[in-house]
Amino acid sequence: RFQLIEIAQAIENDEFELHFQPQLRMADSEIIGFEALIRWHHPEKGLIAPGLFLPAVEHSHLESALGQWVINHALAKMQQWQEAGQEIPVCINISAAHMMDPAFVDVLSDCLLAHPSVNPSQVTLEVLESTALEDTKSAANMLARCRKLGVQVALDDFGTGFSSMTYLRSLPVDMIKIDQSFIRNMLSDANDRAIVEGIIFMAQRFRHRVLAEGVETLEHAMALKKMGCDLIQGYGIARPMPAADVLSWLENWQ
Ligand code: G
Ligand code: G
Ligand code: MN
Ligand code: NA
Repeated sequence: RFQLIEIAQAIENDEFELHFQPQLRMADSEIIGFEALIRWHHPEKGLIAPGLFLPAVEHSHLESALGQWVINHALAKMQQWQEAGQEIPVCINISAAHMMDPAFVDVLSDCLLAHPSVNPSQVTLEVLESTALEDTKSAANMLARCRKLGVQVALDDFGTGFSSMTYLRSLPVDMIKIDQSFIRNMLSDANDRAIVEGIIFMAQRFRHRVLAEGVETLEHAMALKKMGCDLIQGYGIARPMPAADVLSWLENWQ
């Protein structure tokens, strides 16, 4: 378990990096974007997954600072790719507490202004269902202000929270990401399959885009396509990769 002081130093020393995992639209085999996923390049311990350090940051004074580091770096990468002639949409994970920080929208707006070649419509904020959104009126208001800046919003890990239906009903979002825990066994588990079908049906009725996470096999992809979910992400397409690999990976894909 890491101490906050170590994480503060790591931000200072620029030890974090973003990896990027592609998202596929099956209908035309187009890569529609990448999800940015944070890693810590620890000088002694090597590459550390977010599950090992994000819990320490949660509810601390560093939550917004690290979240802001992620937004800055994701937009900086998008700007580099744009200048190399590639417009690549990026999904950025935002913790609910960070998003509900009163300064969030202004800081996001400044960050977009600081990266003028990035089209805000190519930026998606992924928010987790979480207790920080329980005041759905404030959360809806916050998301609406973000969307006014031109960015899109996705509900991440949909179905795993306690209030999925309330969020679906109350929050202005563009996309729903079906949590990988429902995808994993959906071919053998009729209950999981029913949940996946139900989420897809609801997303369509709400006119939200719907993306399945954790797609590892062709069988999963084909079943999802049949159910009406055309957007997928998972090891079956590619694992998250360093930013430096993204352009060459895309070239090989096309
Ligand atoms: O990349 P990996 O599968 O190890 O990610 C594990 C978890 O960490 C996921 O639930 C993901 O949403 C979360 N995560 C990854 N990167 C970020 C980030 O930049 N910000 C936040 N808030 N969460 C992240
Ligand atoms: O909570 P979130 O959806 O942001 O988490 C994404 C996490 O899931 C990342 O840590 C990523 O590495 C992981 N992941 C992405 N695709 C797959 C997959 O196909 N299988 C498994 N087991 N994990 C995946
Ligand atoms: Mn995510
Ligand atoms: Na997710």
